[in-house]
Amino acid sequence: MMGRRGVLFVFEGCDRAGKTTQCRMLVDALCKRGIPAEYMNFPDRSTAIGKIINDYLLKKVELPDKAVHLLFSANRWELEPVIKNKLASGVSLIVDRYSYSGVAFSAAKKGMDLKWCWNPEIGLPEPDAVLLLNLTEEVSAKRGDFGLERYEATDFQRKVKSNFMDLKDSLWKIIDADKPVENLHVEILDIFNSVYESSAGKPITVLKA
Ligand code: FDM
Repeated sequence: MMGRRGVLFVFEGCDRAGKTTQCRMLVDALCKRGIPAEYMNFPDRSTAIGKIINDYLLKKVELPDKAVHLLFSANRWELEPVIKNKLASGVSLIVDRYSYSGVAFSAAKKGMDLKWCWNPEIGLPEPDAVLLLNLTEEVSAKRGDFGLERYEATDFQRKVKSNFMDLKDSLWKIIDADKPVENLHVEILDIFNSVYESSAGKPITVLKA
């Protein structure tokens, strides 16, 4: 008998919300329990497209907003076959940013709207769950200064946060990321377990218009 598919479990949020830490903790916890799971992150800076994105984020190159938006999306599309194969082979993917970051960040720029930004995402594998790690500005400030990459500025992050709120649907889970790391981990593990149970036997769907 074929085993069950993996789940596509996506973390979203503004910078410094603790997504990467929580993703890594979740992957470790699942692997220890015998649930095959792997970490994935977008942008994946290791691919050919990812290298251009990396140069853009480090401000080594300038690109028109629409062009760079499509590159971020293409970065997901170049990994779409990998995502589908891993899920089909039973590996759950714990993903650090996905299409929603793509839209929330690009649409925070002048002249870019949510609908235009969403279009190239249509047809990508749809997550079984999206967790939005929501951090207050006070706690964010305590976590230190922003780095020097593009987008790392308070005003811009405010717009991004408001875009995330516009994108969220009833399936999203908004998580209070001000909590201590360990408490957050326990809460997230619980959510994963229920998503894992409820997704058994369900096909992988795709993002729609
Ligand atoms: N980002 C990330 C985008 O602008 N579009 C995207 O599609 C994705 C996935 O890239 F500022 C932004 C979000 C962030 C920057 O992300 C780099 P990491 O997670 O800090 O590497």
